[in-house]
Formats: sequence, C-alpha cells, structure tokens
Amino acid sequence: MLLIASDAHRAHDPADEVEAGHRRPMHETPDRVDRIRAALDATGTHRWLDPDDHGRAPIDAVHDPAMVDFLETAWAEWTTAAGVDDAVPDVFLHPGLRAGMGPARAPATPLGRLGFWCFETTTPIVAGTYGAARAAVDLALTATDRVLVGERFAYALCRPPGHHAGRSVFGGYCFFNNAAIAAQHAVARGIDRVAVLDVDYHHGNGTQQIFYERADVFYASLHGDPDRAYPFFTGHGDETGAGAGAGTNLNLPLGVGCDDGDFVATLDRALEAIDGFGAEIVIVSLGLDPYRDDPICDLAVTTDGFRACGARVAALDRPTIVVQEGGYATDMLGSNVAAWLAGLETASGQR
Ligand code: OKP
Ligand code: ZN
Repeated sequence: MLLIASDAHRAHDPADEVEAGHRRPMHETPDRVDRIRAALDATGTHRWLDPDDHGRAPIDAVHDPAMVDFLETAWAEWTTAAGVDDAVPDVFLHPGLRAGMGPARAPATPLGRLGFWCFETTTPIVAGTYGAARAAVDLALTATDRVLVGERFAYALCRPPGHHAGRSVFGGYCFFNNAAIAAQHAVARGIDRVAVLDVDYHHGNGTQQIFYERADVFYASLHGDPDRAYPFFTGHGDETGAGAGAGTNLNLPLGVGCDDGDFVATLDRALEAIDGFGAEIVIVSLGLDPYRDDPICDLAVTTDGFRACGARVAALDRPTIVVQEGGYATDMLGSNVAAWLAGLETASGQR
C-alpha cells in the first residue's frame, strides 16, 4: 500500500496537557508515529512517499482564515507576551457568556485569543505546532491526489490528528481537520459524492460541523456515546444533518466495553449507509483508540477486530484514503494500524 509520511510532526511536542485541571504528560506524542512507521516497515509490503506542498489555500477552503492566521502567529505572540510555557487557554468563549448580546470579538492578548479559538485545555501550542499541523494536511492532500489519479488506497500518517478541528475552532489535539480538508479537496477536483467514515473512539465534531449542511459529503461516525465520552456536546444519534445536508450525517454512539462483534456490526451499518449514499470515494478517519487497552478510552476492540474492520471497508469497493487520527496505547498502536491496513488490502486482493 502507498503510505505518505514525513518527519515534520516532530516539531509539535508539548510536554504536558492539562486534563481535568491537572498537568499530565501528553498522550498524543511523536512516539506514536515512530511506532506506526516501525510496524508498517516490518511488514515489508508497503511503499513510502514524501508529501507535496499544497500551500494554505486548501486549509482556508475549510477553516476560517482568521483562525489559520491566529495559529500561524500564536506562538510568536505568546512568547512575546507571556514567556516560556506552552500556550494553553483558561477562559473560553462559552456560548452562554454573550447569549443575547451579539457575537464576541477576538481579544488582543494571546491568552484571550486562545480562548476565542480553542475549546478545551489538552491542545497546547508550542513553537513547532503550526508547521507540524500544516505538514499533516499535506500528507492527507497528497494521499488524496494519488487516489484521485487511480491508486486504490493511500494511507496518510497524519500527526497532529484533525477531526476535532471545526471551521473556526480547534482542540482535542487537533488544529487543522486533515480528513475534512482532503474531502473538500476531492470535491474541488470534481468528485460529486465523498464519504468520510470516522472510526476513531471520539466523535469527529469538526468534520461533522464542516459538512453538516452539505449534500455532497456524507459523514458517518462510530464513537463513545457523548453522554459519557469526549467531546460530550456532539455525536448524538439524532444529529442527521441540516438544510441541503439533511440525512447526510450518521452518528452511531457505542456503549462501554463494545467488543469486536458489536463494533464490526456497527461499522457495517455505517458502510451500508455510505453505499446507499453513492459515495465515489471514501476517506477513513482512522483512530485505533477503540482498542481494549487504550489508556483514555473504554471500548474493547482487539487487533483482530481492527483487521476485520479494514476488510469490511475494502468490501465497500471504493477508492479509499486512510487518514490517521488517534490511538494512545502506544505499545500496540503500530500493530493495530498494520492489522487494519492488512485487512484492507488483503480483502481487496491488492498490495
Ligand atoms: C483526539 B482523537 C478528557 C481529555 C480529552 C483530548 C482527547 C482528544 C482525542 N478528559 N483529551 O480523537 O483521538
Ligand atoms: Zn480519538
């Protein structure tokens, strides 16, 4: 299989995240990419390709350019004003704060501006964050280009992940929505119907939002039920799209301990819907955090289960771009990605 990766992600390496009010070591680390690369190299069946630079335009097509501007300059502003620590907000633009009083304005100070654009505390900005986030987008776009010219599959080893980044908000370890930018890129290249299939444990609030009113991009997600799971405020089963996009959003919330059988059966429901939509290409937001030993999640999927998932997606029989999202059980992360991709290419008879 064709794999797209680069080393640019390494520059995004905050020491800590603020989780439930406490500083703890980041779960989303450069080591994750090393583990995945090592496991995929060990199979001996994959080809690596360097990304092409696509510039800022594909990002501005999906995100508020003012947020992109903010992320581009955030670290410089932060270090000038506040000093040495990683940049983490502590006051957020909760919608209740200005309810009935019109929209908020972006404040002048870096701490205020962080709370204007970011929705939570586990997504620190450091000196290399913007470059790493830009590079992750290029991986997803390069994978998309290759599939658009006839490659059956391509895998983009994106880091930082993307699916929590919305049009004008970032958070959840995500800055730019790699999968959404890839989907929009495919539409811009003439694909009429694109599906994004999100199998990360966490609901992809950003991807859902970006395409919520769009008839040309279907979003389907399996995730921990937002009644108990991050990001809490999106991902309910009754969120089905709006306006022109009515019926093009499918949320399949999962209970604690969901095992291989339940997960694959639920995946089949998503695949059936994507097939019914008539998707011409599929973009998979691949999280391996449904894994039973993931340190921040509560499902029970196994390595064999991931292999089965890849095979089910192959059976859909569409050109497929796989974009890396989460997965924090680092010891098994590489094996789990390798198993998922092996299921994909074995079932399709391709390599
Ligand atoms: C990114 B991806 C909850 C802390 C949550 C952020 C999780 C982001 C997951 N107490 N921290 O979807 O894997
Ligand atoms: Zn996740």
